[in-house]
Amino acid sequence: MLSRSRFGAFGAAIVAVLFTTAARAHATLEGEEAPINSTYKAVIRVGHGCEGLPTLKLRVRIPEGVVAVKPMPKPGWTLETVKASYGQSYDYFGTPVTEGVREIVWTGKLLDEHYDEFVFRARLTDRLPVGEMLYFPTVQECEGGKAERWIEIPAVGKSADDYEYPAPGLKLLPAGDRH
Ligand SMILES: [Cu+2]
Repeated sequence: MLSRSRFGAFGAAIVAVLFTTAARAHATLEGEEAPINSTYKAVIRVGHGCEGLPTLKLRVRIPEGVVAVKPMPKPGWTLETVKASYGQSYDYFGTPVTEGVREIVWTGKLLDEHYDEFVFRARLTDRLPVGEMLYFPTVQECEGGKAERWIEIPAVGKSADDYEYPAPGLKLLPAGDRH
């Protein structure tokens, strides 16, 4: 039989774990690594609003070397994309591409007590540097003009854990590495 005191200790341990996770929730990518020269399904997880206020907009910046971006529409949310030139031409299955989606904007409403995911698919070109991190700076705009800006890109030797507002990122693996 589980004694009351043991159950109490167990409950405290769960609360501690949940607090740690919440503090590190931020805006993060579900898939934390992917091979270059592959199609990547990005799932940006939004764990909380801005100091308790609801999120009204999520803006995601597409880094150089990521092409053929296709955001997934969300019921109840308006979807917009900002297109611009790439820094160079990329090969997309034999076709050179020089411009495309550089920013995705979802507009809607997500309460602080709720969780949601924002999805897009993109080609990670073979020009991306294997072994390095690839970041998608993301801005969460909330009610009352508040914002959470997940745009910090860790310096060499540092990780997202070293920053208060790290950009969502993934590690680039060698081409063909399903891992
Ligand atoms: Cu957080």
